[in-house]
Formats: sequence, C-alpha cells, structure tokens
Amino acid sequence: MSRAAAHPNIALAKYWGKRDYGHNLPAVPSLSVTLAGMATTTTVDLDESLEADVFELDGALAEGRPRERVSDMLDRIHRRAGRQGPRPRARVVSANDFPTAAGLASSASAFAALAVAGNAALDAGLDASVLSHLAREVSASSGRSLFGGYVVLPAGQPGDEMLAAEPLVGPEHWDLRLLVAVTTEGEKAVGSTSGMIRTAETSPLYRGWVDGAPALFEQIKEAVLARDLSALGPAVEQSALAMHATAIAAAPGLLYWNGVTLEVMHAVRRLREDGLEAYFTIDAGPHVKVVCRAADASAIAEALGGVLGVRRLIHAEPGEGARLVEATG
Ligand code: 2P0
Repeated sequence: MSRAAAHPNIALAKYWGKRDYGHNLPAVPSLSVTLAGMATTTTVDLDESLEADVFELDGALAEGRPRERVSDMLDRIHRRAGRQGPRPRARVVSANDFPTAAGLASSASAFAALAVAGNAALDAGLDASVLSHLAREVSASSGRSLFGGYVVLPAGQPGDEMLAAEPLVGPEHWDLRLLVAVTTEGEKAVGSTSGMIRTAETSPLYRGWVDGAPALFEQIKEAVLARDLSALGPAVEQSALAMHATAIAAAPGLLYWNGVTLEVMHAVRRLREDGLEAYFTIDAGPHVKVVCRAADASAIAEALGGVLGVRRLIHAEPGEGARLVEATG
C-alpha cells in the first residue's frame, strides 16, 4: 500500500491552449504557486485478484472517464519504468479535504498524488521530474503540483519527448497569501480541456493570446524572483483577463464568471485605491483568487467577505510538492 498527498496550485501566469492535443503540450508557459492547507490524499493498493482497476473518490465508486484517467496514469508509470507484461490491477482510493466545487483545480492535486503513490506502489523508481511529465500528459496543471512553492511549466514544442514542470523557488522564498472568494457552490459548466480546445479552434483572439503570453510570463517570473508584489500584481491580472477575453471570444463564448465574480474584481480594485495591495486571478470557473501580502490578508479578507454574494473565503499560502506519506508491503 502506498499513500501520497499533493496540494492544488493556482497559476499566476495562466496556461490556456494546447500546442499538441495528443501529447497535451501547453501552447504557453505558465507559473503557479502550490498551496498549503488543502490536499488530495491517494492510496494505491495493487491487487492481483481484481479484473479491473477500482477507483473510489471521496467515498463513492467512480466509473467511466474518471476511472479511465486513473488507469491511464498508472499505465504511463508502468510503461515508463520499462516493465514487460500487463500492469498489476490496483485499488485506488482518493479523497480531497477541500470541496471539489471550490474551483481549486482538484485534478491538479489528484493526478500529482496519484503519480507519487502509483510510482511507489508499482516500484517504478521514477523521479519527480519524470512523474511531472507523466502527470502533465494526463492533466497539464497537475504536472505543476509535483513541486512545492513557485513552479514553472514551459510551453511545449512540437515533437517534445519530455516536458515537465520545474521548481522555480521554494515556498519559503515568498510568503504570498491567496484568498479564494467562493462565489457559488455549483460546478462549472465547461471543463478546462474542452474550453481550451474550443478557444483555440474558434476564438479570433487566440493567436494574440499565444503571442502575448510569454512576455507576461517573463514579467511574472521576474516579479516572483524579486518578491515585488507591485510588479507581480498587474501582470497577474492581465494574464487572467487576457485568458478570459480570449475564451469569451470563442464560439459559443466561454463565460466562466457570474455576477459575484465581477463584484469581487471591482472590490479588489477599490481596495487598491484605498491603499491595500490586492490583485485578482480567475481560473476556468466563477471564483476569484486574490493575491496579497501576509500582513494585509486579514484586512483584505474582511473586505471581500462583505461583498454581497461571496459564500466564504479560503485562506491559502505557498506549500510543499507531492510526497509519499506512507508505504507498506
Ligand atoms: C492554469 N487552468 O494555468 C489554467 C488556467 C485553468 C485556467 O490549467 O486539459 O485541467 O487537463 O491539461 O490541467 C486547468 O487545466 O487541463 C488549467 P488539461 P487542466 O491553471
């Protein structure tokens, strides 16, 4: 039995769009923060008596596509380890200690935890970089959760054999805070994968997004290295807004926001006018993630908690990468 834990991550420089669908290569570079405080814990037990893999998520048996993706991840580990013959079947039990509807990319922590637990259970001996590469092929953002702190996922080039995320600086480098303003308890309408494909195929703004993203990514990377929130924040907002503008211009347009999303964005900008440095970013869903300094977090949380329609605020900070927490047998 092998058990691993991994955290979700939030991109400061957004990934949106694939260079190559088959190999799931991102069209643009992204930079994320891995978050402490929320985790997916996944246990992999090999069981020769099973006819097929069994996958249990948050206490319920999962069939169909979710189970196929779990099997796919384990198959990739088995093949990469150079194993001959069929892969032993596995019982995989996964649980999130945060609501999956919180818009916190539970697939990122899920596949990162599965990669680490699967690597140990199959005794594959793969390092974090190879596991990041394999997880990225299944869900690009999960390649980033293999590592802690501030993490870069480069854009892919056609024909890339290997593309893994890379740790930039550890969580101790900069104690940024991320406040997640949860604006609805509902699930998002269009998943990221299909949303990206629709954007690339139909949005007249897509070329501009792909051309402009690398420069924004560089600004964000430099600001993180310099711990310069006043330089980071505007570039983070622009990355999120450019991603959403591109998606909104798809056919049909991808509108991930609700009314409360907009209210929170305006509230963040009012806070800045009042001298509190806060900046927003938004993923493929209606929640708003607010980046600020640790010293300002309580005041900003109090103000955002007062925005009509905000259900609750989740406080997050930089955390560790995916890791094995227990291994027996
Ligand atoms: C990101 N997102 O950089 C961007 C911003 C959502 C918005 O990475 O198709 O679920 O499985 O590679 O990893 C979510 O994308 O997509 C994502 P696939 P994934 O965080």
